[in-house]
Formats: sequence, C-alpha cells, structure tokens
Amino acid sequence: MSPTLRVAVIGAGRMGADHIQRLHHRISGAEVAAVVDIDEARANAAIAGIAGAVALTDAQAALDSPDVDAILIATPGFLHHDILLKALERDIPILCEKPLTPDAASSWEIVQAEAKLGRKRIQVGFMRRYDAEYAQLRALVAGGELGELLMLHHQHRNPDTPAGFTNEMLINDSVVHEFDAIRFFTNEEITSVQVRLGKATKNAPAGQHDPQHVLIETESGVLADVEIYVNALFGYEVATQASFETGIVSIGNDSGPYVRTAGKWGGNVTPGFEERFGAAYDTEIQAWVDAAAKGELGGPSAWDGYATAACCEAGVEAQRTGQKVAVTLNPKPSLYS
Ligand code: ISE
Repeated sequence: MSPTLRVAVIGAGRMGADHIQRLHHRISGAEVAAVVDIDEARANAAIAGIAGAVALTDAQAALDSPDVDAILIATPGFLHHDILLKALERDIPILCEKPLTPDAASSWEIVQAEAKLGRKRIQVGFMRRYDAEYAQLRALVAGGELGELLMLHHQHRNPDTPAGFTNEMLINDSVVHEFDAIRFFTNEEITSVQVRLGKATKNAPAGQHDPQHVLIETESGVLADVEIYVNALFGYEVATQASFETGIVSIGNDSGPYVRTAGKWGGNVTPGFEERFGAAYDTEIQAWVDAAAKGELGGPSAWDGYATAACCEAGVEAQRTGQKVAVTLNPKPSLYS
C-alpha cells in the first residue's frame, strides 16, 4: 500500500459527495483516487478539481484498479452487500456508510466473510461515535462516577425527508443511529424494541406516520426511548438525556453563539446532519485512514452493523404489529470480542 491511502468512493450522492470533499480538503494521509456512480455526469462532477482522480460507472472497475488501496461505500444500502464481499476478497480497508446491509441475514453473511478472512477490514459509518459529547457520555457510563446508567432519552428530529423516504425508513435509516448509540453508550446488546404511533403531524408525506416513539431495552435493563420526528420543519436536532443514579447528563443541545439583540435571545439550529455532525465525520474518516495505514481497523465493526440490522428488523416488525419484539443475535465471532 502506498503511504497515501488512495480511496475509491462508491456513490456520489449526498453523503458520497460530502465524503469526497472531506477526503480531498481535510483528511491527511488519503486522497480520492476514483469516484464511482452509475450516473456518469455525477461521477465526473464529483471529481472536478481533484487531480489524479478518475470517474467510473462500475464498482468492479474500482476494485480491479491497482491505483485503489481502499474503498468508501456511500451507495444506497441495498447495493452494499455485493460490493462488500468483493472488497473483502481484495482484502482492502472499507468504510461502509450505514446500514451495513438492509437486513440481518445479509449482514450476517458479511460478518462471516470477514471472520473467515481473520482481520477487521470493515468500519461502519456510525459517525455519532466520533462526536465529542457522545464519547464523553460513554466515558461517564464506563467510569461509574455518576453511579449506574438507568435510562436514556433520545430526541432525533429532522427538518424534512427526501423523496421516497418510507415509514420503515424512520427505523432503518434514522433510528438505526440510536440503536448503535445505545449499544455504544452501554456496551450492551439491545434485547427488545417496541414502537408506539400516536398523534401524527399533517406535514409528513403520504405513507409516513410521524413522529414515532420507540422503546428499547438492553441486556442489563437500561430503558431507552427515542422520539423520531423526521418532518419537524424547524431544523436538525439530535440530543440525548441520560439518567444516572446520581446525576443527569444532556448532550447535543444547542451550542453557541447565544445572542441577545433587539429584545430577543437565541441562536441557530443546524439545518442538517452534515452541519450537526461535520466534525464527527471528519474525525471518523481520519480515524479510518490512520487505522488503515497501520493495518487493522477499529471503530464500529461489521458486528455492530449486523447487530443494528437485527434491531432494525425488530423495529420494523414492532412498527407493524405494535408488539414488543425481541432482538436475537447469532453468537459473536471471536474477531469482534
Ligand atoms: C440520514 O440518513 C442520517 O444518517 C441522519 O444522520 C439521520 O438524522 C437521518 O434521519 C437519516 O435519514
């Protein structure tokens, strides 16, 4: 591998384009070698101004290229499985945007393929783990200075949803982050999911029931709830309040500047996830590049992708049935322990 990690970004949509700019302008030790998109014009537009990068329309061409040391997958989730298997065969570092794959069975195939390879090659794009306050809350749970963590209350609000955002995507695309965050904070697996549908906004597209209240339990009995509200109009907000035996911790609340003027007080709400988690994305991708240079990846693993896929499946069933649905996982391969 060359000292500079030459990355092929597969998928030049909203997230892929953001990562291309990040890799080009802010990440050290890596450069964009190729951009793959079935839309050739979009691939070409994405490499504009990036010397040495090529635009391709087929992921296989990037995987076959000797100029590519690593891949970053930012296609829609249903395309991840095949690309992941081929990249594992080439035995190169992979950053795969969430979800790992859209269902637990196909995610399990990826876990098995990586376990067979015998080293971690996949990092899943759960970027909230790289947000400074998320890391601080996890450290507070692990450190025990506030006693045991008892409950987590999550607010996950988006201004609106892109075309084609289905009712199931409130779980699969949005709450998937809280499934991972809860596992990250508690260092435990999730054992059950329940979804309650109450009064809905008239501002949601047809087919979406919004907001939804998701109730989650972990192995030791920590209860978590998520308000997922994806057509909240006012802006983008992801916040958590954690109840401990001797204290309450809030993260993700508004940050400055806090301005008083003309008889009013206030500040700005971030408009979208790129702004809210911009620093976390930078830290995430830099950590991936640094780890890839050393050989073995850390960060959210294929196991985390599989476990959250199982939570999502339970969540969608819970959404449909109104029942509390158990989450069951296959035994964890030793690679991930
Ligand atoms: C989107 O795909 C994300 O990953 C965002 O972080 C999340 O807030 C949003 O709900 C998802 O659609």
